[in-house]
Order: sequence, then C-alpha cells, then structure tokens
Amino acid sequence: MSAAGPFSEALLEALVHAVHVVAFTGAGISAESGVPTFRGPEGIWSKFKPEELASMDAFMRNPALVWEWYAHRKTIIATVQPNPGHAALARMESLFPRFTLITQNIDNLHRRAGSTSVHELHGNIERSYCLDCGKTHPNVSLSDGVPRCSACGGAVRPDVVWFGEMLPEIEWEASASAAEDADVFFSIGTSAVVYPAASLPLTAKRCGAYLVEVNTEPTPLTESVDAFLRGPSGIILPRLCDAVAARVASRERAKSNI
Ligand code: BJW
Ligand code: ZN
Repeated sequence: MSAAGPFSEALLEALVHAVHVVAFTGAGISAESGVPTFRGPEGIWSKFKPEELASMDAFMRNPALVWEWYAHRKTIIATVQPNPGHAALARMESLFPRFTLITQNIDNLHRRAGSTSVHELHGNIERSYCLDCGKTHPNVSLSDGVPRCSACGGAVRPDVVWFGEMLPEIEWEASASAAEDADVFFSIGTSAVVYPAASLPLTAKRCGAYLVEVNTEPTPLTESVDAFLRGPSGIILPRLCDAVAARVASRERAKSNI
C-alpha cells in the first residue's frame, strides 16, 4: 500500500485539484441496499430478456406482466435503505467546488441518501403517466393489473425510459454538458452497455477528464479508464471521501503554517 493508502497519488491529486467532479451511477450502487441489478447471474434479467419487459412492445403485448414487474420492484425499493455508497455521493456535494450526480437508476435512493440534485436519465419509478392523455399519476393503484387514468380511463405506464425511447432531453443535455466539463468523472456500478448513457464516461475522457471506474467486475469501459477501483461501491466510495478530506485538511494545515 502506498502513502495514499489503497488509492493512487494520481487519483487523489486529480481529486484535490478538481473544480468539477461528476459521478454517473448504475444499478450496482444500489445492489448493497438489496435492489437487484439488471444483468449478470444475480440480475433481474437472468430470467427475462430486457426487451421482454422494458419496451413499449412488451407493454402493448402484456401490460399486466410489465406492471407486475414494476410493482415487484416498487415493493423492494420501498423496503430498502440507501447504503454507504449513496451516502458518500451525497457527501461529495460539499467535498468539491462543483459536483454533478447523474444516475440511470429509477429507485430514488440517491435523494433519500441526501443528494440534492440528481439527473435521472431513465426516469423514476414513483411517477407514471397516461398513454392517452399524458396526465401524470404520482401514485398508482396496482391492485387490479393495469392502472387506469382517473381523467380519461386510458392505460397508465411507468414514467421510465424503455428501449427504443428517447432520454428526457433536459436531463440528457445537462448530463452531456457536465461530462464535457468534468475534471474527474466516476462511472460507478454500471455495466456501461446501455446507450446513450454509456457514452458519457467516454465523452468525459475525450474532453480531458480523469476517468475513474468503481465496479466489482471489469466492464467494456475498463480498458479506457485512468483508475479502476475494483470492489463494492459501498466500501470504496466512503474510503475515497475520507482520503480526499484528509488530503485537503493536510494541505490547508501546510498552507496556514507557511
Ligand atoms: C457493483 C456492485 C457493487 C454489482 N458495487 N458495482 C448505440 C449502440 C448500441 C445500441 C444502442 C445505441 N444507441 C441506442 C441503442 C439502443 C439501446 C441500447 O443501448 N441497447 C444496448 C443494450 C445494446 N438504447 C436505447 O434504446 C435507449 N434509447 C435511445 O437510444 O433512444 C434513441 C433511439 C430512439 C429510437 C430508436 C433507437 C434509438 C434507451 C435505453 C433505456 C434503458 N432502460 C433501462 C430500463 C429503465 C427502467 C427500469 O429500470 O425499469 O434502464 S434498461 C436497464 O439498463 C436500465 C438501466 O438503467 C440500464 C443500465 O443498466 P446498469 O445500471 O448498467 O445495470 P447492470 O445490471 O447492467 O450493471 C450493474 C453493474 O454493477 C455491473 O457491472 C456489476 O458488476 C456492478 N455491480 N454490484 C459496484 N456492490
Ligand atoms: Zn388519461
């Protein structure tokens, strides 16, 4: 282990000099809370292909099955708590001059951990809307198969982004700008295979950011990163925050002694 502990000098120096730090998260950040990931042996989709559930075609074919899947996930999310990885990202808001959090997750756990600004690229499981009139439905009753719109009787769907659908424009534009502007960009707990979200770390790198990946396994992104921190985000991120805070404090002490 070096003087910087488990983290390289290059990473810690990049972080203490960074003006804008950006974190981009996927299902892995919530895995330690007990929310299943999508891919891999333990993923939700080891039993279902993504297109069988997360697409408009799937919803039109069998809306009750798709709602059953979302109802199941809503129940899990309602019973779990944010983990130390979410808490570390909330802490990063005060650790760096500028911090942007971008998530592919729909589970609200970043907000529940105290993050005040979150760009949600794939929607939010708490919201739904009517396919016929567009009315938003914050709370849907899932007791009888497919929820119906109280205004027009149309079928209501979750306000999430399915395959073949555009990402919300404002969230996407803000995320792409943050990636272009980042001094350090973290890709955390994502398999980095779903586009266009997966292009953000590569955009950041192309625009000069120091690119860091936190994941229990290598991904297609790993060969492009400056630092690959292998392990659970709930362990790595709090340690990294402590290491950055300690380094900032020691630099300030050194300055005040001059
Ligand atoms: C840990 C850990 C721990 C575990 N600590 N790590 C360009 C190229 C190729 C294809 C396309 C392209 N552009 C568009 C496409 C098509 C498609 C796509 O990307 N397909 C690829 C899969 C091939 N993209 C789209 O369709 C997107 N729309 C679009 O492009 O619009 C333009 C368009 C319009 C019309 C026609 C064509 C294009 C929309 C994508 C929407 C994705 N939606 C979902 C569902 C959201 C709602 C819901 O949650 O139900 O989003 S799919 C699912 O995947 C979900 C996730 O947000 C997303 C990413 O998954 P994520 O988060 O990476 O999870 P996992 O499970 O894959 O990975 C978990 C990781 O954590 C693993 O690496 C573990 O190792 C790690 N881990 N424990 C740290 N403790
Ligand atoms: Zn309606």
